[in-house]
Amino acid sequence: MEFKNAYLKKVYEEAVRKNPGEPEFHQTISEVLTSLEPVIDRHPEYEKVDLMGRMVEPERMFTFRVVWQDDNGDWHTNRGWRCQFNGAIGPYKGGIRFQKNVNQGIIKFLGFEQTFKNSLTGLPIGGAKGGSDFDPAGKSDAEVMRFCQSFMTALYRYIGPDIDVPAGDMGVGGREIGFMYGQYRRLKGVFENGVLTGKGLSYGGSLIRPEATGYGAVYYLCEVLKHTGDDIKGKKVVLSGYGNVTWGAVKKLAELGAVPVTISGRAGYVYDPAGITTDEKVDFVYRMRTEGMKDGLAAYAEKFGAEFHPGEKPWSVKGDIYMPCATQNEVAMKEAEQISGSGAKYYIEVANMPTSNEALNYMRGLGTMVVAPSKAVNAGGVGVSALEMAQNSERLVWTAEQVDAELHRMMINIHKVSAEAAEEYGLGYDLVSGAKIAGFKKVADAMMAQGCF
Ligand code: 2IT
Repeated sequence: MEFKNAYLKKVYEEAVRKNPGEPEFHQTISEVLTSLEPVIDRHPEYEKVDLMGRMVEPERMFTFRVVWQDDNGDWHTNRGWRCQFNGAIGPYKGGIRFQKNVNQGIIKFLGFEQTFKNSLTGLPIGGAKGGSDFDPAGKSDAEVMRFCQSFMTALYRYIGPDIDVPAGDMGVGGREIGFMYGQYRRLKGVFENGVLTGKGLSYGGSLIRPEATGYGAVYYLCEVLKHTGDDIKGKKVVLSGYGNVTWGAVKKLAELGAVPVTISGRAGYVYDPAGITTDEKVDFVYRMRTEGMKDGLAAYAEKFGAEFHPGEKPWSVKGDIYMPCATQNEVAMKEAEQISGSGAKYYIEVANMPTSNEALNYMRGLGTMVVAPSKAVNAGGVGVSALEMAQNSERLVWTAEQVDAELHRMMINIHKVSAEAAEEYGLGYDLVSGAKIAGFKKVADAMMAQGCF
């Protein structure tokens, strides 16, 4: 990555030196800092106090041991992390990821991204992320419960409704949040349900939270289409993943008359040319994850007469809109060439950092596609988490219509402030840079106002 600004180059090089062996963290810092170059050029006061050096260093990060017993009585030791990246604009907020490949650098990259994303929601939430290298695959409910209890026993002293509010991410859904909340309540002896979001409805969860990330992404997409004067009806959409985010996006796309045609997982991808558009199909996608269905993709293909392509990613399928919803770096150069080669006009990132920097720059440079960044597109998830916190502190429950209307308004605004920020710096309709500039501004203002620490 080329830096024109010498100060930012120095900040980047220092960060690489201080965080060895963390390529995902280096990748996101490099991507964010290059987008912020015009802002740093225009605001010498930031360099004067080394604001950026501070911005790329987490406020604090905890590492802890998580010991649990499996159903055979064998003992296991995993590692847990919580990274409280930036608390300048609100209590730390961000998900917890349980996945075999999780490491310190991945948690840091996610915490860094979360800081900008949470700022973009317009709500008072700081950035954080946590997780463990625990592999949930094939574990029984009882094993997951024991793991979650042990994880929370280590974590509870660092979090709280006004301190740090974790939520779900990959491998952490309603079941895990329930077990973790139960353990928190037992340890603290208080009903502080604002300590976690993504809860079940019976103990303080918010309606529309499960749908929020996917719905929000599609609301954002609609704003992009409005900008280009295009219509969502009949658009063929290629998506990856089959979890909660993909499900929400597919459900809203189908409702608005688009035609989602793919879902994917580690096993391969499903191509359903007829579209994942009926309630029965959308519900099946939901159950694939929530019921931990074994061979769910193959089962979908068989049940609905769709194609299953084992071991492959969906990006060779031709579509009008591409929405990577699975995980980081799922689209590198080869996939970017497939996507742009299809003639599609829209590349809408949904998963956190789904695109390698090289692939992202390639697609942005072509000028044939609108490229939208995940930090803006998936912000509706954490945005509705903040609405869940508001409901918990007010001790009341909003209707689905209220939450959905707020989510919709939030996504319209995120698109608007991103487009405006890019315009302000003479970048045209550059949603990637605009999102970072808009998200950065509020955090930077708050940090400057609060003095140095
Ligand atoms: O990546 C994300 O924004 C999340 N996993 C959701 C975080 C949250 O606090 O709802």
